Amino acid sequence: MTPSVTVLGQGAMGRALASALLAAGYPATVWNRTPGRPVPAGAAELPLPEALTGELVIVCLFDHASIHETLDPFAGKLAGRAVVNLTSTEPAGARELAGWAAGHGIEYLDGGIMATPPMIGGPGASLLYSGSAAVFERYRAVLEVFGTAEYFGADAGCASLVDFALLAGMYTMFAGFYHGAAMVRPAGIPAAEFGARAAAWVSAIAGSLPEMGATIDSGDYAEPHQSLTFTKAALDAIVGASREAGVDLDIVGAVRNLADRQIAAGFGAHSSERMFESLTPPAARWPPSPAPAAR
Ligand code: FVH
Repeated sequence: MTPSVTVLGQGAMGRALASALLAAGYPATVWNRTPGRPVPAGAAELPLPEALTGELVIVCLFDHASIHETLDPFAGKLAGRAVVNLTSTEPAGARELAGWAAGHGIEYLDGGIMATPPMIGGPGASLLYSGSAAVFERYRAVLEVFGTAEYFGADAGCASLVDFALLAGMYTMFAGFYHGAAMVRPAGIPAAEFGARAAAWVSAIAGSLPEMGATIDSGDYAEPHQSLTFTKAALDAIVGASREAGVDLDIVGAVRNLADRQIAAGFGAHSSERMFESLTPPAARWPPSPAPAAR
């Protein structure tokens, strides 16, 4: 039977989720804190608690606090239902919400959305989930309406962890682009033109990330494709060129620090992937102990 779905939050993302559900033939009830926001055609907009009619309740609000503010008064009404939280929440926040839900007899699945609102329902959208396996399996077809759906295990914080790890890579990549665009501006090269060039370059080199990851996982940096000493010379030159162009060194200086720390520890001849070791404490060595259960 087609499950009825409630979407709490009609911001840009909540609206995109509700629209995708309706387009796929799922009846959707929606709620928004501030009435009068546009909602998708065909959605039934109700106040709380009347909106909590769906057997599946999808939450897409601003932050962790807004979830409690919205759901706490109606925890009793949610008992026996499944809640999928797609609000961006830190891993500890997702685990706290899972505990809160368990305490009220609510099934809880947490999700991270790797997409912007216009991407929802399209081929590029990817959503990461963790928490209740039963909810993920029961409502998998509904969740796949939004984009590809991947389950990361029973720890409700895991989807959020992977989400934020990917976003850390995205934002530092953006910062690298801003740095490069600032370097070439005095030479009269517009940021848009540099962006096209940078996109091609980043795409060309991104394929090496899994192999770099394998070196990190092995913990064996002794046979380098590119040594830290070599990388350090390149970073020194990049710092020099940045200074010459009058560009702040916050971004590339931080990267050079990662290399400097490993070289100071005597690892100059080791592979450049060893910079990873500057970021993680010895307690976080791989593989974690005890080894994680197979998914
Ligand atoms: N938009 C995006 O690209 C990203 C993609 C990745 C995931 N995020 C997360 O999705 C959550 C919602 O994002 P959004 O884009 O819908 O955000 P807004 O358009 O700003 O809408 C926010 C909604 O939250 C409601 N709200 C705010 N505070 C409260 C509160 N205290 N109690 C109840 N509802 C609250 C707000 O309602 P209103 O201001 O209209 O009354 C909107 O419905 C977010 O976690 C992203 O990180 C999106």
